[in-house]
Amino acid sequence: AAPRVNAPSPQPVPAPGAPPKKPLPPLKKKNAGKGAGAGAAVADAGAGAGPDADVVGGVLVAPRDGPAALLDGPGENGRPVVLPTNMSTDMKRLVDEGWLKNAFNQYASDLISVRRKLPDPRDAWCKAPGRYLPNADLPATSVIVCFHNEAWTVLLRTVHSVLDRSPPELLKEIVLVDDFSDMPHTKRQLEDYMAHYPKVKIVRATKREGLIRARLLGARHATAPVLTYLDSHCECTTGWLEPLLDRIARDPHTVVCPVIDVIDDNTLEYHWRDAGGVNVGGFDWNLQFNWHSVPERERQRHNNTAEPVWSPTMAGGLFSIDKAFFERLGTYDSGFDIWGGENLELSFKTWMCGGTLEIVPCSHVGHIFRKRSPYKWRSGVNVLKRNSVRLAQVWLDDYAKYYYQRVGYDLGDYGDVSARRELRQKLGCKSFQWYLDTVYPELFIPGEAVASGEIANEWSNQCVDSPCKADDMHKPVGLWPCHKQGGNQYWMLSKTGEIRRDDACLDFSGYEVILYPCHGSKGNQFWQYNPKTQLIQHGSSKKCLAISENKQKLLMTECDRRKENQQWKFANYDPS
Ligand code: LR7
Ligand code: MN
Repeated sequence: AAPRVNAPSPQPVPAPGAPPKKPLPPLKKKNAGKGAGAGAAVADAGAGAGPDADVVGGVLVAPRDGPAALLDGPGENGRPVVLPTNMSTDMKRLVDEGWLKNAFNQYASDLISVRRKLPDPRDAWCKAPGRYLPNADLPATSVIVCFHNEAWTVLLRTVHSVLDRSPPELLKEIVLVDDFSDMPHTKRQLEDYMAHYPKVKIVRATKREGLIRARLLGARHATAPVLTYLDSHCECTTGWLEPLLDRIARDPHTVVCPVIDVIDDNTLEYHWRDAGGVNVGGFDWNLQFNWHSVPERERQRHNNTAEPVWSPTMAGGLFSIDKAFFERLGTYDSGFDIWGGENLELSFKTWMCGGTLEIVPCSHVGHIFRKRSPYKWRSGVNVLKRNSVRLAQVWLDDYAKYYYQRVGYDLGDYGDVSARRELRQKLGCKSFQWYLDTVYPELFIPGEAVASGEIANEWSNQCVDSPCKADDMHKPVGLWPCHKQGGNQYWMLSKTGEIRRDDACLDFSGYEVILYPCHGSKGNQFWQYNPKTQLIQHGSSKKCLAISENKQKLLMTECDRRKENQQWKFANYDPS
């Protein structure tokens, strides 16, 4: 008989914030209590071994992937885990602790099998015979997973989903890079567990490196011709790997990303969209990554929405790249610390230095999206800004100024970038202008704005102010004392009369001035600025932008050039 696949539970060291002994009322557990004895509480829920688990040699082992009985377990088939509303105070404390440490619901994750099944989100097009080169003609990959203090069950589920859903001949190894975690389960416990899985290598950083240098460390230990990076809270679905490797086999200058499905941070439910709903990556002039629907010009290149699509940028965490091409591109700027910017660096240079960046709708990998970063960054440095300034210095040419405007021209100490500039020189890469014109023509270029900077009302010393985050859409635009540092007070008046930042536009439909995604068809987003009278008049309503008597609110009123509460100064006005 085939030997059981050993997936020992995390015992004897209970995972931090391990759930209590009593199973939760609404979550049925067939064999609750089977893994009896010391640490059984963790085994029951924490090991996520599933109802079919068994105790072998004192440790709990997960069942082989397959028995239909598993489909009854919590979270199986990507279903949500819903905790009861009437939790005991003890349980509530554990749930809260899990959220605090991870910024997702660790407690819920601990209830789910580390080898849960997932739906197959692939389009029928993806499964047509002969769609990909045969496995024998595909390159093998090393999967590199970097983590800093990742929750135990979430990390295991990432690893198991790769092991279970990758053809063995295509998976050379999994390199787990521990970026100097201090949670207990990342020590011996991890080694002991992974000793059962010969394909898994553990590499430890000897100091906190941040995810960028941790990835480089992982690459040095990788032996396959293709590198595949994943975040440490992912789940791969059936057939995720072949379509990625297929693209690289056909052209090693192609860098590929799977579709990133959403694993709910609260219930761990697996959400996916069909091929028609695939997004591509962009960025804004804060040098922040964002998503867009596939532009029309790109749609026209395809017969089927499941075909790989060109993407101006990648989100960063989940992609495959030919190792030699990655090295030729100079990997990442190792001066990037902790988190951020590296995804744009790799995106820009892939395109500018002879490669292609694609999103492959046939490949689906889930990722837990969080609302905040749970771990420590560095004190005293704005890490993300420092990374972004390095990025701008090396790759943005003249366009770097639009980013600098956003940070009030305060670049800070960004270290030495001369080696990175030489690299770009040596590779003979194309200009950023070429990239914008060719790869990302949709991006709004601030230089084409008629006016930019703060919109200030001197009478009140208030400025139009909003972070313009997704949360701010459809809500009233605020006011804040003018600070002259750009940021939330940086606006642009476009040639076509929009007052905008990135994709957010000032919009008035008769009641309040709100933020709304720019639609480009004037209407409620059409404004006219008269630098002489300093009035900002709205096109369709003919009303003027004003400030309330108490100086706290934006409002729209009958235009009157004598009223001080209607007079606005755009920091830089240049109609030429
Ligand atoms: O110091 C650190 N050391 C690490 O090893 C900080 C983080 N990490 C690890 C961490 O454990 C995780 O596995 O690095 C990975 C990414 O960190 P997250 O998950 O906290 O960040 P994120 O998901 O918001 O990160 C997105 O942007 C990052 C910085 O640019 C990286 O590129 C991430 O890989 C990227 N994640 C994705 O692309 C998944 C989809 C998110 C979106 C959009
Ligand atoms: Mn992540």
